Amino acid sequence: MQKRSILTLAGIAIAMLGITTSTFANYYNYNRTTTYKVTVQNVTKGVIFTPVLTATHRNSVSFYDVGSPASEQLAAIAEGGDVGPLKEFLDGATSIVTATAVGEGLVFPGQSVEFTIEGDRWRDVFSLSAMLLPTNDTFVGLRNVRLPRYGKRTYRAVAYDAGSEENTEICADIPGPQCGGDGSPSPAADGDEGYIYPSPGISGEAELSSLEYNWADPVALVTVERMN
Ligand SMILES: [Ca+2]
Ligand SMILES: [Ca+2]
Repeated sequence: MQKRSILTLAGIAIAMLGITTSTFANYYNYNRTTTYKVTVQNVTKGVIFTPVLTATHRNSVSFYDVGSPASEQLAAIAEGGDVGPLKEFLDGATSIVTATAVGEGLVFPGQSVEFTIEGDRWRDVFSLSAMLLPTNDTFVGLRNVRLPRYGKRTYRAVAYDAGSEENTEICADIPGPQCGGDGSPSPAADGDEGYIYPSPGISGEAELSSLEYNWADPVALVTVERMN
């Protein structure tokens, strides 16, 4: 009953503005899928990002929840930079995910990567994830942020520990150009923290230089710009 009266009021307001109902319908149906330009800048001193996975999706799902265990798919990104499993999962969830897009190549300190992604501006939020190199299981994350209705928005993204691998800081456990070690998913072990938490950074107690590789948040600036 209440819904109906709100609709009636809306109808009166439209009539008063001289807008026809077909214009009203067009306003909501016109160009539901919009293209966004995404720019991800690495603002660390010495860390490299693996290729960045992004998605536009409903707010009812998320890449990760701080304080909860990482999914296998997110752990594959955090431990090895492998976006394949999470991308495949998202691409299959067509009722809640509009699109995924991956930035090409590694993103070096100070550098940016740019790409486009489609999104439904009436229902979607935006998320992002990539591994930080050299770390055991640290990722940069943005979770369910708003797509800009107009123009662009810039977000500061911080680093999280996925909690799926102990922070040995030993190169044999860490893939990428600095270490060249193993990036395959680690079996569950006692040293795993077990849940996602804000990354403590590089301690420098093992093989990684804290001076060279440690960071302070934010680690990335992420700009999302509406193109049409
Ligand atoms: Ca860890
Ligand atoms: Ca590892």
